[in-house]
Amino acid sequence: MPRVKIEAEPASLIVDTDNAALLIIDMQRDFLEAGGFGEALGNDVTRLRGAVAPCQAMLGTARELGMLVIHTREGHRPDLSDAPPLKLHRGDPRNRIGAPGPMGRILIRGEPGHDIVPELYPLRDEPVIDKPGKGAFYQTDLELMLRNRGIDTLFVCGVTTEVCVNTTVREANDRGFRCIVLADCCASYFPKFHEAGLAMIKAQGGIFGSVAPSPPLVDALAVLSRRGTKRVAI
Ligand code: C5J
Repeated sequence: MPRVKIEAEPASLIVDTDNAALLIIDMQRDFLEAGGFGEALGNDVTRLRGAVAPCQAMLGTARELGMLVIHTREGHRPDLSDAPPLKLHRGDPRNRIGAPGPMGRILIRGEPGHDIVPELYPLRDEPVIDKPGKGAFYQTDLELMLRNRGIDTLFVCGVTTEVCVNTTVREANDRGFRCIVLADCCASYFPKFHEAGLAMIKAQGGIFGSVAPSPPLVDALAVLSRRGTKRVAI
């Protein structure tokens, strides 16, 4: 059984990597690049770029090991029928969801801005979950996919720490999935919210999950991979 020990907070953990998946949340051009949803809301999108290289390293080693990798994207149907009016009417009308922007209509499925950044682009066999909400379990088939593959542990990366990462981790925790949030693979437009988002997850004995840095995990997974303990696809 391929296992790794992770020095996480609030406590170290042993993970059987055959039962683990990498979940990369919303690393979309709309959040990370100029002209998208993140910028439309008045944010400095460059604050998110620091998470790209650590995510790339984690993604590379997960792929080497044959670990299940799932990507998510937040966004809506072109006719906006899946977007709650409350969400649609938020912010400056010129920059709302569905408004035209330099990367196409903001946060709309199929538009260039809605897609994942090139550095982390999914492979053909990696599921991509299109979600209308902040949480990746809300109105999606993510839970079904995880249960069908016997996954009980999620390594969580993505943006933003306090919004879609936190919401998803809370949803996962309520469904009985263990989450290990990789701190340097997540980011926020607000550094304080990033720190608070991680602190809330690991507080009170890990009330929503655990938090760990990615480099030691990447190294440990690379060792497993060199030993040839690749996951057998099901
Ligand atoms: C936000 C997200 N921040 N992916 N979405 O609206 O966190």
